[in-house]
Amino acid sequence: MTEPKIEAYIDPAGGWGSAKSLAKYLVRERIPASGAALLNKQNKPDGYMCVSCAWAKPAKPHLFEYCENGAKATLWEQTAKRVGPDFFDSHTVTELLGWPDHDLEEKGRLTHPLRYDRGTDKYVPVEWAEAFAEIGRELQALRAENPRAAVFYASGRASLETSYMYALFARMYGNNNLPDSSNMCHETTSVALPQSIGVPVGTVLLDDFEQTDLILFFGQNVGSNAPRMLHQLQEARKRGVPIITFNPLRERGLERFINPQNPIEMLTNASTEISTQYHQVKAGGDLAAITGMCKALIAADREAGAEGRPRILDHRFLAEHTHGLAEFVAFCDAQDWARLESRSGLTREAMEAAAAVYARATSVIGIYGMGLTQHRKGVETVNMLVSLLLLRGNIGKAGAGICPVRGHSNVQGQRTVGIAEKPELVPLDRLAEQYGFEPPREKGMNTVEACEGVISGEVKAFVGLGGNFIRAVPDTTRMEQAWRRLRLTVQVSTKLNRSHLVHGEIAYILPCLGRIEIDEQSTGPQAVSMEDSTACFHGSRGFTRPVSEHVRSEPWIVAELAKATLPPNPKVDWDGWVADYARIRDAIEATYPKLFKDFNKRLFEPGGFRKPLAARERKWETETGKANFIVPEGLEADPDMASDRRDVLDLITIRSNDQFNTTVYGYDDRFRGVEGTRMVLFMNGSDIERLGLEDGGEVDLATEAKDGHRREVAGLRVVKYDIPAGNCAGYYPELNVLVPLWHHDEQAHTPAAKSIPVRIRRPAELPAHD
Ligand SMILES: Nc1nc2c(c(=O)[nH]1)N[C@H]1C(S)=C(S)[C@@H](COP(=O)(O)OP(=O)(O)OC[C@H]3O[C@@H](n4cnc5c(=O)[nH]c(N)nc54)[C@H](O)[C@@H]3O)O[C@H]1N2
Ligand SMILES: Nc1nc2c(c(=O)[nH]1)N[C@H]1C(S)=C(S)[C@@H](COP(=O)(O)OP(=O)(O)OC[C@H]3O[C@@H](n4cnc5c(=O)[nH]c(N)nc54)[C@H](O)[C@@H]3O)O[C@H]1N2
Ligand SMILES: [Mo]
Repeated sequence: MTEPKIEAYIDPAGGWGSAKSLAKYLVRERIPASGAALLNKQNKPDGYMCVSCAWAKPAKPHLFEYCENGAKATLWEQTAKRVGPDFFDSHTVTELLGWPDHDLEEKGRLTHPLRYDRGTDKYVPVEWAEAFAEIGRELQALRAENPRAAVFYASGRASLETSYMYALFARMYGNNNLPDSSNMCHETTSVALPQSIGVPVGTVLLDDFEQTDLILFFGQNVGSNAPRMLHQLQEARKRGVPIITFNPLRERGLERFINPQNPIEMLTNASTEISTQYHQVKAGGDLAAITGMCKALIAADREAGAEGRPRILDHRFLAEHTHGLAEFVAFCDAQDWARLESRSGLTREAMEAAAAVYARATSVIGIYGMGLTQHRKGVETVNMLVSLLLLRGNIGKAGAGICPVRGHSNVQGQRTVGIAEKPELVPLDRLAEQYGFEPPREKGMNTVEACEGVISGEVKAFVGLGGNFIRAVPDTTRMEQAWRRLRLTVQVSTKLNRSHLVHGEIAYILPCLGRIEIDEQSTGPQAVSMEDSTACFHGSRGFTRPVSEHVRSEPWIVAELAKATLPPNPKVDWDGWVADYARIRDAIEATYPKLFKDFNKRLFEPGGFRKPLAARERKWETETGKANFIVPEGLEADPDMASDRRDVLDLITIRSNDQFNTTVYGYDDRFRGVEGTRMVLFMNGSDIERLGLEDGGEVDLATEAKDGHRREVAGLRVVKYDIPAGNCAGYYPELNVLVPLWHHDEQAHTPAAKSIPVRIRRPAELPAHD
């Protein structure tokens, strides 16, 4: 690692910086030129779907329909490096526990199934059959005792086919313990949107971007985390569409962008300004900021009515389609501006300026990411954003709608085909009929509950379909301690990570194919499918040779786990499914006939085929049969924040431009001007001064919580940054140690990773470690 360097980044997002960053990875991962050509297949109708984010894939793709970070994800997966038996023979698990996340994954792809050997403290190669025999025996024994004792986690990458089989396996095992990464991510959306508009996912399609005349952009770092969306934003800006951004940090991708795939822009350095208004709301202040906008609109509408001018609110839509308007108006009227200002961190003028642009626009898209969902009041904030859209009828019309930007490439799809701890989201009766078993009806564990179950000892076995659970969840120290008491841990993975090293008494790593590799089964090479952020389904084919003859496909691994664990059931043809994935798709269609009509026929439809969504047609599948205005309990962003304590700051945990979740590609965050380190703390200049710190100095952080647990991170470098006073920010997963498990959204249980009460100390002030 080179000496860390911190220097403001002045170039736009995209551009030559992006091209340069990519070239570095081609060399480092030892990718031959043919591997780079592979990228031309990325996100194409006849190609493979990117393994990075879930952003929509257009029917008429650009020549290169990938971004810097999507390409990095491909190269990271398609690396020529391998971690095989030799590697594990020369490193004990205890030694590897001392390695940084980056180094573990950087060693390359896993090639052999492995079992932990207590005697040598090493992972040793094992035959597949032997692995399944022991795992099956263990799972059966637990099931006899308590079928709730096993948890089946999924990170959002596995295909619809794998996910459907995995969820069925868990239910036939006897529980709905199917937490997935969305429990840490957009669970807030899955709770809020059904309450407000009766659908669990966003309503916006790519076409809407071509017709919109205003984009509201909340808490999503598009330049790093969904860069392909910059194409839609740039095109909209070129049409003169304003983009109003709400984000505590000034994010480069939300300021200026050069399309690296446009030679003219590249040669002339012609960047597009992305945001026309940039509001640096305080962490968690969106609830107040959006309320302020609603208040301004309601007042302007009343005034227009009194003066006989055209109304601001869409009264016809409101009367025909919504419920709860009167209470909502009363709530907004009752909030005074001084409180809205102090809660949001914005001035009344700023909120009114945003409202004024909104009042003039006829088709508005509201986009959001983790900046809204990972808060104590996340659900209420998303409800509030939908209410703002409803005021002018911006749901269910062209060019308008709500657009949660989903994370993992198939996280939305996993929910669609049954990976859900909530039994009411799954057609259990149909499954019962299709497969002749009695599905469990009791609610399963979500991610936070699974963590609680591990701590309490109720959970005894953990199966992970991808992901890096122990690194992604809150309260790292407590969780790692409790984790070691598990009887069984099984991880289906492509690369080595911390969740393999902190393991149960019996532990297996089962290496699988990545989506980009050719998946050859007895009937020939197989395709899989996923659902993007705009609820369109796409097929995906592999193109490269498998990393090793010992790795297996995810559907095969899930089928073998199920066969080894469950009593035979003539109605579930695990082997037939694995032989031909089209048969899994037929089974999916049989369970969800409306969503997946003619699934196999439509698999490779350009642009994907759409999931029917009632709210798009202005049909409201809510309890009231209308779109609901939902009044929040209050404007307090976070009951855990002692807002009067000036020495307690509100910590936001974010991603760098050089990571995918817990996968750390490198130590640079180009857009934020950080090079060579991730141990930084972005702070406002006035807080640095007030607390007697220095820019570049070292500090330690401790969570402010009175539950008797000590949560500390040492050795962070202070970086003076454009961020509201009272807020600070640093990188996930390094700072997960600081997030208390109970610090989550009140309704959705999404960990509130965007507002953690912390105290900052210079190292000397910390009491000695015990
Ligand atoms: N390259 C890359 N792509 C990714 C990922 C990755 O790690 N790397 N992760 C994938 C996954 S799983 C997900 S969920 C998405 C995550 O993508 P994002 O939703 O962009 O997630 P974060 O990086 O956590 O950043 C959230 C943004 O919200 C802002 N923010 C923080 N607090 C607040 C707040 O209170 N209000 C507002 N308005 N803004 C706030 C932060 O400054 C930051 O810009 O990206 C996906 N795509
Ligand atoms: N503090 C804080 N915590 C957070 C967040 C935050 O913003 N702040 N964000 C949360 C969010 S939004 C999310 S989604 C979670 C992410 O949580 P996870 O989804 O659990 O974590 P990832 O880092 O995406 O998982 C990386 C691992 O997945 C495996 N993998 C990669 N590709 C494949 C594949 O094709 N198949 C299989 N089987 N395995 C594969 C590799 O072994 C790799 O090491 O973290 C959450 N935690
Ligand atoms: Mo996510």
